[in-house]
Amino acid sequence: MTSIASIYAIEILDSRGYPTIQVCVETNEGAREVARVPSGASTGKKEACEIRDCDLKRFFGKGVLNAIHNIHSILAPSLIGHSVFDQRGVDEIMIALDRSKNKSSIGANAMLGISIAVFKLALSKRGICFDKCDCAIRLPCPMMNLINGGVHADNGLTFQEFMIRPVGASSFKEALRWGAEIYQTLRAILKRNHLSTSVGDEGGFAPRLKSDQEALQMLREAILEAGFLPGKDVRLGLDCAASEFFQEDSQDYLISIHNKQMGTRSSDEQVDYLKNLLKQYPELDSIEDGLSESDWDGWEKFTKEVGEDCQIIGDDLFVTQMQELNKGIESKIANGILIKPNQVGTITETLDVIELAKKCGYIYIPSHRSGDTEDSFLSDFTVHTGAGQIKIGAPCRSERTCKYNRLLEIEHEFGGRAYYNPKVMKSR
Ligand code: 2PG
Ligand code: MG
Repeated sequence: MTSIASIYAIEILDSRGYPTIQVCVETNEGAREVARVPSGASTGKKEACEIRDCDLKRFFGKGVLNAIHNIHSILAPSLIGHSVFDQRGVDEIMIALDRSKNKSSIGANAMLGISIAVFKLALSKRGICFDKCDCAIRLPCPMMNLINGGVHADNGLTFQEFMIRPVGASSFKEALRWGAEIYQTLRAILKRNHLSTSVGDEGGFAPRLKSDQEALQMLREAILEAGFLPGKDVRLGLDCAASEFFQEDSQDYLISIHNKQMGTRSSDEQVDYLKNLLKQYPELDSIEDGLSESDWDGWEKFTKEVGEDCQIIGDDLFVTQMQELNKGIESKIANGILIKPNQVGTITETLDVIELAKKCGYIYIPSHRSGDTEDSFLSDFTVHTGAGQIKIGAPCRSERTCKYNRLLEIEHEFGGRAYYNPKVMKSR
């Protein structure tokens, strides 16, 4: 039996320069895998808890030494000797040791590092498709975040992510080339217009634009100038991250540009605003967190009105949690879910949520975090789950490109058994 022989963690830096955890798990046969844990900026209220030291003398309180201590003193002693092929068993031991509802006693960041490293060990031993070694594999359509706003940049755009999706490409390799060409074309357009080409947290540009529409307009221009057809070749996507600008007390959405308050929108007005964007930009057919996680009525209305025409993805809304997704399915809210392993804390729970999404016909999209690392695990994981899409930022900065490059490698390794076949909303 291939079993866990040692677990060792250290404090490293993530792409924002804040501490995070690196875990190394070694087997009795001498195999070892390293996992690095990502961290979000626009987090949902119900996400599993990432433990920070709160010692203001180190990293402004963001150190992770306590979580690392939990790995060495609590988790490792209970996991050594356990089979690396028993992912569920490993994760259940950690969940039982934690005992809290939201992983706040041991820390989701401590648990996820081990969970990912164990998953990687099983993958490297059995291959991406696990037991079916001659299976066909699906390469996901990348959702590439070319303009950053919200809490991922200082440019004052209300919405957080303005993405392109090369749905018309014939392979992942081609999709990535198209995306990279559009990215460089956008850089040239920004330069020409004397706008900044510096980038935000996810590698997308962060120019000071006048409005969210202007960002969509720029993407349309870049797609055309790079020689592609908006809608047919390349579609657009938004992550509004609306919980970030929703005012709990007044139940309004606060609209600001360049960090200046421009007014508010009621829930109905926010729904109308998004519907208008969909009309104005027929190539836009994916909206994530268009409404706040606290505005379930808004979600319900939006889904009812545009759910046939548009991917409506819940991120902060569902936080990769079974209970939240179940509630959403019952209330017919959204038609897709963003999948972030660190929102729930273990691979087993992440896979369970994906199974539920599959069963109920919800789109599921594995995603990076805005604070990420050079770990390309998410690419292997995405292919393993057969997901049709992946969200990993701009084709720029190594913590993003390592994931794109890993997908290129997988596509190459699988040759004729790899296929790229993005499904799009039929009515558009
Ligand atoms: C999101 C993510 C990733 P963060 O909102 O979808 O793009 O951002 O990691 O900051 O939550
Ligand atoms: Mg999001």
